[in-house]
Amino acid sequence: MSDQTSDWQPTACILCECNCGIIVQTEGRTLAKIRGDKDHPGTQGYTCNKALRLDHYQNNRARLTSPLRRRADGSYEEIDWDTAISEIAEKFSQIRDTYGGDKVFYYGGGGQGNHLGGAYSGAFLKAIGARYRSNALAQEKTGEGWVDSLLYGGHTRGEFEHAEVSVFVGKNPWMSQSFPRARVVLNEIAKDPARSMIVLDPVLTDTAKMADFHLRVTPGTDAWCLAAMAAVLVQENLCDEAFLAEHVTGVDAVKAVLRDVDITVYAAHCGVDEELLRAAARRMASADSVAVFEDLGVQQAPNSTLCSYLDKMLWILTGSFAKRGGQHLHSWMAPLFAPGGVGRTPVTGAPVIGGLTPSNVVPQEILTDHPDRFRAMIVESSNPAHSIADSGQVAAALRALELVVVIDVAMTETARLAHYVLPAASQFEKAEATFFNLEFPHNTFQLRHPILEPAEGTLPEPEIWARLMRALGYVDDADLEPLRRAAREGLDAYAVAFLTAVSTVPTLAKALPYVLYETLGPTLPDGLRGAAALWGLAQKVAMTYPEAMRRAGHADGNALFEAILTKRSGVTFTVHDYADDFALITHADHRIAFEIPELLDELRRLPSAPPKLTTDEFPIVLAAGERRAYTANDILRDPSWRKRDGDGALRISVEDAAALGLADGARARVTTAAGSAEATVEVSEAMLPGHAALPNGFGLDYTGEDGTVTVPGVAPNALTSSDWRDAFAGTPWHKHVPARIEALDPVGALS
Ligand SMILES: Nc1nc2c(c(=O)[nH]1)N[C@H]1C(S)=C(S)[C@@H](COP(=O)(O)OP(=O)(O)OC[C@H]3O[C@@H](n4cnc5c(=O)[nH]c(N)nc54)[C@H](O)[C@@H]3O)O[C@H]1N2
Ligand SMILES: Nc1nc2c(c(=O)[nH]1)N[C@H]1C(S)=C(S)[C@@H](COP(=O)(O)OP(=O)(O)OC[C@H]3O[C@@H](n4cnc5c(=O)[nH]c(N)nc54)[C@H](O)[C@@H]3O)O[C@H]1N2
Ligand code: SF4
Ligand SMILES: [Mo]
Repeated sequence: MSDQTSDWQPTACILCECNCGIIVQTEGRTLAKIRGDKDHPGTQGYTCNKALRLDHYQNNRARLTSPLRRRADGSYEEIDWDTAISEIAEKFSQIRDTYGGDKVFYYGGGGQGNHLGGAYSGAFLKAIGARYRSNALAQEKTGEGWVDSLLYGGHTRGEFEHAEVSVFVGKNPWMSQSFPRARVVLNEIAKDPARSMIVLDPVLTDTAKMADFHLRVTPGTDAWCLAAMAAVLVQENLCDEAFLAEHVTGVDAVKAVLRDVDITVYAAHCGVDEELLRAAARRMASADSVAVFEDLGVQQAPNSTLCSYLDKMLWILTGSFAKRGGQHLHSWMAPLFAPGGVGRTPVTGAPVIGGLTPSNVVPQEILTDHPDRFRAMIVESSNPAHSIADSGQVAAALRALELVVVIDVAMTETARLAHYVLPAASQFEKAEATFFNLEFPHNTFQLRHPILEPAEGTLPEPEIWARLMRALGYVDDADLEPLRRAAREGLDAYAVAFLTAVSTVPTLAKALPYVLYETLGPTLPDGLRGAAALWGLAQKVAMTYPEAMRRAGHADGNALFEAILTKRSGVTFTVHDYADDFALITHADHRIAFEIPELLDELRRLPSAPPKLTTDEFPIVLAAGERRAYTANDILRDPSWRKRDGDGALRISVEDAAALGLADGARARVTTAAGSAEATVEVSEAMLPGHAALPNGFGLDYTGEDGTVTVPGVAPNALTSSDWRDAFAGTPWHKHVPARIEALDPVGALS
């Protein structure tokens, strides 16, 4: 490419799940100028501070430029793509033949901005016979996913833009975003006297500062706080009885348990003033609409699955469903969770929810002599050696495998443990998209076109998967010919040929994304071959939500697919009526099934739960992995992307600082049952005594121009343990790690 500045080109920010639409001017291979894209139907020009830093992702010294193979001495040699593909296909076939394909484990498949590659992995995994998989959702959202599946069979999202009362439970959207135009919406709520914000958070976060009701819970006690709030609704007769009678089953069983809750005792247990707690519950009951967002503050803390159930009680009891500003089931381009019941993992028998093995048990499924242990692993677009609890154990597990293949854009902690590393084209160098399409009533999807050529030596994931499939020889190429011909005639002819082919040739039915890539792919516009799988998803949208799709202006699946291809800033793919929420409940009676006996039992047991999980040895609750202005998971490895907090400070309370003899900038040692690390201290009024926080996304190594390796901050999972997890979903308690903090540098502490 030339050095010339390009025109503004639409794409998206890839640093969090919001995927704000942006427009970019490139200069050579640099993302030179970045702005919010006003034409993006969901985000409408909004971005946060991080989007402007995206060139640090596109251009940095950690990027991979050649397939790598590990030598016996642990170093890597560059190999060509043909060698890499044929050796990898051959070795996975050997694993399958020796132990069975179900011993091949797949981790990842997409990060915050890139799900298209993972969409193609399924064909190869099926061809090999792999059965088990996981990704980061299994260390945050599977507990909630299980509760959702029992209550109504789908994922819900609050309509914060219009909610009279917004409730954030262990969620700091000012920093972590997660819904469209978060800061704009938060500012609107804060300004409007008719609307209210309720925040449950032990930390005085930027979001909590804007709240009308900040319920500053003692860390790890949300279950008591939420149960007491739900109990207020029941005991003060504030429920929407008409809604409950018409749309909810099992109400009496839930109410019976909530009637027994001693609100005074529960309020005291969670450290929240009883009158404030009651006032917050009453405010919800008086509102036309309530929207609730729970996130890591409860999902990665004790009683997490119970908390998911309890916070959903708040909007169910107040009938805030299927109305403007309430909570909604929504359409999907592709669901993030596989449907079906709870399975079990082969070695530890851990719950497999939504098709995902809990991240925390992955090492235990490997480090054993159990005959059903995993023997090989493919990691795509994820960094489990850094992001899963107990990094040391994860590394040991990866070393114990016979074959590890990592597909990434960068040389990561995980890649360094792989037998083969495959370099992917970056998210600005290929067709890309995410399935974080979670909005209602208007749901949007953006197919991002490449704005740069793939870096030399790299390939987009759809092509990598296709090459692996060709090497396996699983699909007979002759079976693809009729589809190739039909594709050249147009989408209508293709649809007919596709249905015939997949219903008559079983191998094609098992390899759908590959089939689409090989047959429809070549007819798509330049650079968009990777979008072929979206044709199948567009047909599925047309079948699942026909009216909502037509309301969005698409006559049929083919029309939707055409719109996806051509509207570079994104398309609205469904427009729902509020009443559609009821139809989206998957239970036969289309009512919410409120009673979850296991969790009601758990709720009854709360009074006998241990008062705290800290000990004399580890007296402080450490939140290992807080989202801050300059964190973005492991997506940006070059530390110079940060304008401040370059060390990823350990935040501690004023009281603890005084007791420990620590001042701002001092160095301290943090020790937990799993490990120990040094950190720079920030004394913060925002923290409660006994509570400390380290940011996520730190502790990544980076080799500078002069060859020196820096590792800023603390890798949070050097301090976490895999057994420290939820009893139902196996999700980790990263926000609640008992720790000890000691001054390292008493002199610095006094200065
Ligand atoms: N800037 C930035 N934004 C991001 C990301 C990022 O890396 N950086 N990552 C994205 C990802 S992957 C995710 S999953 C989301 C996560 O988004 P959030 O869940 O909002 O992020 P966290 O800061 O991890 O945790 C949220 C809050 O939980 C609070 N908390 C800690 N312990 C407790 C507790 O016991 N009870 C309660 N009620 N709260 C508690 C913390 O004080 C914190 O304010 O953010 C996304 N957005
Ligand atoms: N202690 C602790 N641990 C945590 C958390 C916490 O709060 N505390 N948070 C958890 C949560 S919520 C999450 S979401 C996870 C995130 O953890 P992971 O699932 O491991 O994801 P990321 O850290 O986002 O890493 C994404 C990887 O994708 C690579 N990548 C970027 N673009 C591409 C591409 O186009 N193709 C390919 N193939 N690769 C690409 C990046 O280089 C990076 O290595 O961490 C979890 N771990
Ligand atoms: S980090 Fe998230 S909220 Fe910020 S610009 Fe990127 S996608 Fe949008
Ligand atoms: Mo996440």
